[in-house]
Amino acid sequence: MEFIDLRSDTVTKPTPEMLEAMAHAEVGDDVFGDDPTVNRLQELAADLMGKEAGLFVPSGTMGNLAALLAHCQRGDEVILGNKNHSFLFEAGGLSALGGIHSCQLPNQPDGSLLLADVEAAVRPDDPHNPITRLVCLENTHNRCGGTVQTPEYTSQLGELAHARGLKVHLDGARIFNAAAALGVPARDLAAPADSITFCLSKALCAPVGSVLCGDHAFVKKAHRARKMLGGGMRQAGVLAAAGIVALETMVPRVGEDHVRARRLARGLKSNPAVQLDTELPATNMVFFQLMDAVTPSEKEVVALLKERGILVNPTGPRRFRLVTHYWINDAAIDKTVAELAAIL
Ligand code: TLP
Repeated sequence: MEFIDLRSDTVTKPTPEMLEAMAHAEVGDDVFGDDPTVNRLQELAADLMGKEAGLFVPSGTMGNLAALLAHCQRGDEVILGNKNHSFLFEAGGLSALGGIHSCQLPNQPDGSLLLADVEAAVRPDDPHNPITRLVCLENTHNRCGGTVQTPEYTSQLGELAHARGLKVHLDGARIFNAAAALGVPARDLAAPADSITFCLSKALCAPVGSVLCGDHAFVKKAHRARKMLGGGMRQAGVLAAAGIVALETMVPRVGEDHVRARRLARGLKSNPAVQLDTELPATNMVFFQLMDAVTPSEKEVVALLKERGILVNPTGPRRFRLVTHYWINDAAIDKTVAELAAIL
């Protein structure tokens, strides 16, 4: 059975054009900096983000962790949201592997951090305190609903952080979704940040990889961190080749996924069994809750939909996130709406 897979945009498979590029990629040993295809991807990525340099990493998780290791010493503190991906879903790598202390501030419903909260969280220089070193942002914000942070907000946060001597790292796993939703170039969203990780393997459909971008000195440190984490990938040009095609062909189309997410939300709105978080999803994620009167549990809903050829993931008790992407068309959306109406 050909499944309609709405579990995440991480499930996207490479396009035929990517596979073709992978088959013919020119490669070398990337730990020596010798892989021409990786080098091309890194230059392209850095240019798109408006940064001096880029570093190809195997995953968004490694990109974020390498950034944290490059910015912070053991015992330093990072300020981030309590729904930030690095805090919730990266296996605690920042503390387990980096020895980095975290100060978690409440994410606002739109995914932002209140500037006043950030200001108040910066520690005075006192031997009792860890040294506050970094603020982490996320755009789009996954757990807050795929919400977007504007260039204005990001600039204000950047100014505040820099005025207090802090660096800013942006988890831009889905930065091109944010850029498409706001109608601005991704580099405008990245400009206030000292470093940004973005993913090739989510909305952009490449099979593997993310790029971490920043200035030359930062990327040099991140390169060592990547090696330490086991992310030096040798003839990685076969993967980078797909990433280049992803940047060239997928970036201009991600807005189509947002149109489909809205189509899905419109369809679900008329289903009395579900309560949408928002009727107008900001990007490619639709979050909803099963109403109290609904009898199947979230696990049963997963099983019932799977029997009907649809894959979904619960994100909490009676709670779901459905994610649209390149391999989801209008018919798949309409079938999902109809099957949910049938089983609930
Ligand atoms: N997110 C995955 C899961 O881990 C939840 C998903 O299905 O959305 N930053 C953000 C904002 C992410 O959403 C993710 C993946 C990552 C980083 C990590 O990327 P990978 O999976 O490449 O390590």
